[in-house]
Amino acid sequence: MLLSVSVLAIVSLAVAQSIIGVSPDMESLYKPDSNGNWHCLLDPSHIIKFDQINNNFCDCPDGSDEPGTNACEYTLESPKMFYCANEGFIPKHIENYKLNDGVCDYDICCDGLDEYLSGNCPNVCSKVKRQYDEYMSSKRKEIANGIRARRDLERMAAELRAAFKQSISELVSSIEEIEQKEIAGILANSRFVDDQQDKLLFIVKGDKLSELSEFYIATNKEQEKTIEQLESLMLKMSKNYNPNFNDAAVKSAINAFQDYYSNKVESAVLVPNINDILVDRYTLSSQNCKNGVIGILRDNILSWPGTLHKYFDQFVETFPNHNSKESNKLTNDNGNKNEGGQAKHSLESLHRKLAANRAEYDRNYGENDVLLALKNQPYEKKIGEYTYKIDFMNSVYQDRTLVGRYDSFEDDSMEFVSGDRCWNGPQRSATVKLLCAEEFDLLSVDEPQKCHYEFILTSPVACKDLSEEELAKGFKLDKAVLF
Ligand code: MAN
Repeated sequence: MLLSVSVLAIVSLAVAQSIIGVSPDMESLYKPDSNGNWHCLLDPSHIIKFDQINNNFCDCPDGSDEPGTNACEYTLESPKMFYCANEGFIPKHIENYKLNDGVCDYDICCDGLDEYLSGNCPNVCSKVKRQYDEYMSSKRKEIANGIRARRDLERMAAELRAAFKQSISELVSSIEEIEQKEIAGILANSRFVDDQQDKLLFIVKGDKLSELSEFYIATNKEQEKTIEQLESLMLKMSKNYNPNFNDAAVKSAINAFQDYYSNKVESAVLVPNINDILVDRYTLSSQNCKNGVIGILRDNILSWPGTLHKYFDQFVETFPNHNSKESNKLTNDNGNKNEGGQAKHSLESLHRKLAANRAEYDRNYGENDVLLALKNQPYEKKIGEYTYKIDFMNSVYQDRTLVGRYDSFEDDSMEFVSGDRCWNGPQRSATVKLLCAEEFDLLSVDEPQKCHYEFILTSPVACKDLSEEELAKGFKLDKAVLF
């Protein structure tokens, strides 16, 4: 009762000025009509007397009649908020259930208006503003330094990226050079090539294979059509010819045709699709063949695809890396076998190196490759009984225990998975959350679930330009120094 009387007293004061709890942009909605009535905001069919506003009784279903009390229930679906002007600082809204509860909510209402009934909370806005300004200016400086440090990382990453690219192209050149030498060796030394030199029309790069195979498939189809026409002519002839004519030439041609025709199905099955041959040979043959050069004999291919198979076999045999006892002999008739072996070995290791480099090169190192600068630059710190080692984009260790291998990086958070298994538990894993700062510092390690770890690490990697609102989100009022 006492409460309603004092609320009414304040409300009548508010009517003269403005309605308590209502922000200036909503004030125009809180005016009586000519009959002294007022319409609830979300449901104007609900009409109340204007002096029922803020009478500490919830009349409107949407609660709009009680902007200055906690008479209407606060729910997540329908939050009731009270406006604090915080003159000289930033106006804010506070949840209505925090009104007049005896607690000065200075982090929201520095003007103390949330306790308007008791008046026990003096206005501290100038002090709050001082704290806030100090926080914002130090935060701005911190972010600017962090962004500068991040740019340094990005510059470093750009240099590493260029060096990476250069080393890949050097590897490619070395491989090409060795392969060219090998081809020259094959052409000069191989018996096969000596015998068939006039027939060697194409030396093609592996990646031209598909183009070439399409050409042969089309040619092959044309030939098949011609053969079909000839066969149908010969079939007719073998059925309709008159044996009484006793023409020896015709007889022998018909016999040869019948012989051919009755074996035809079998031989057709034996001739594989040209594309299959190429792909098969291409993948099964040596590393040298796979990545380098493949020779193809054209004239015989055109006459019968099966011949291609034969010559292809022979040709592949001439490659020094082919799995044949003969292969080294063929290509090294006048050479030193050991040298050939070494060349093969170094070529294979170059290929392996190239593949590994390319895989590393293609990884996602985040915006502007920033994480590339941290490659092979692990961060280490002892916290509690363990020393933690975070090797970005690689692994996390707790002493000698593998906590996880790098999996992903998104929203300033790195995931590490598939670490060492815990005793009677899962495989270890970790989330490394990055906070912006100029320096790397492991602030904390938690284990919120058994063997899943959460690291908080400051790092320039997480630094980016923030708006004033985003920056202000981190402000925590220190109430202890207000008085
Ligand atoms: C070790 C550490 C701990 C972990 C237990 C699980 O002691 O890796 O972090 O919780 O193993 O057995």
